[in-house]
Amino acid sequence: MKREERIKLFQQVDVYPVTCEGLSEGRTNLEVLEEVIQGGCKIIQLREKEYSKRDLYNLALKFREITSRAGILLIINDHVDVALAVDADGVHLGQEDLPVQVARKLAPELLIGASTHSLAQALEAEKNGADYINIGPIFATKTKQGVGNFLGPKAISEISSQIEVPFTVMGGINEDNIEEVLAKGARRVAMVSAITKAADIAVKVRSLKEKITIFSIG
Ligand code: TZP
Ligand code: MG
Repeated sequence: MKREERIKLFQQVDVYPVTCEGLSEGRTNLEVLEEVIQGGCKIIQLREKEYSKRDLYNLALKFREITSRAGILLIINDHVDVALAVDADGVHLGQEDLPVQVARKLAPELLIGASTHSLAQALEAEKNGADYINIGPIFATKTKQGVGNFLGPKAISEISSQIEVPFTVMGGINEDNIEEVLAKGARRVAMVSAITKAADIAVKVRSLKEKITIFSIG
């Protein structure tokens, strides 16, 4: 798929699940993937920090097969090479990964997402060619090691008003506080534990999607 088409599909994203097998209550990442597809997600990010590159590649291949069949976007966290190797739709880069403009040279057709934690980082990522940025962490979260400071929902409107590219929000968001981020203009909400820890993941995704839809209609 060409980047243009991927950008178009990204417009349809609402709930944006990010994997973490360790937080999936004994379920595998593949089981979580099947559930989020059942729930109607248009995207998934494969994020496993501790996997060897070979293990990540092998799992990413399976993710690609299933996501292609389901017609949803596959984003790989951190690794441009793995994203290219499995023909994923995109790569998500943090502040300690390859710079966006370098990834763009390597992967002209991939969607490139960038994690940002301030207005300055958001502007920089956009200038360097990110297709979307993530703003976070919005709330305190135990999922990501070493993030002490969280931005608070107010940062969503402050940062998103200064950028043109689509944005996602992340960090400590769940069904109880999602309205707070929606109220600040977020429409694409990335979550790990609110989804991976849910008793019934497909049901949880549907109910999160409904909250976003209801809020968008007003
Ligand atoms: N980046 C910013 S917060 C975060 C990442 C990867 C973790 C979000 O996980 P959760 O469980 O949705 O709080
Ligand atoms: Mg990273």
